[in-house]
Amino acid sequence: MFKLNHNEFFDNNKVINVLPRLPQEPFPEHCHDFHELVLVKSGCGIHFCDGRAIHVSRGSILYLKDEDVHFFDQLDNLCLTNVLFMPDEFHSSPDLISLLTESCRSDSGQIMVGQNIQQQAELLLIQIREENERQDTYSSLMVETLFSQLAVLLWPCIVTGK
Ligand code: RM4
Ligand code: NI
Repeated sequence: MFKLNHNEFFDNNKVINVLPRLPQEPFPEHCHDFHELVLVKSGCGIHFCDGRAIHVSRGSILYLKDEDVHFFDQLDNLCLTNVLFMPDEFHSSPDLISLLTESCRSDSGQIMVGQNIQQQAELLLIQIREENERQDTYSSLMVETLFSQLAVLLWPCIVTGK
């Protein structure tokens, strides 16, 4: 088992990296020194996290924290959007991570969202990717704000269609 280091996965001064996995290729068991939000677009597979296996498919969302040890198995054209991020580098309040944790870390190891939420989330992720590539004065503020919007979108109390 190995630990992925942020130096290999984040460009200079970036705190978020949105990585499409179309599809996710087999990747060995690992943990990270960053966090990872995984949105399943299509296909299916088995996600192992800390020794526990769950079936994932379209609409599954998983939130992995740095020390979580995980990998995907039995990949069946599993297409994902991976959002890698370093919460300690965010300027926003630590409440954002509490919000995301309460929204996305359920006892079952995942949350399932409907198509409507999935589409809205993917739109936000496209915006985050675009903004992340810019080097404007306000780019990092925009990226963090868009990421906060994603966390708000996934908050169960306001979500319909889950
Ligand atoms: C891999 C896989 C892992 C992720 C790394 C960055 O393809 O999706 O879960 O941590 O990328
Ligand atoms: Ni990972």
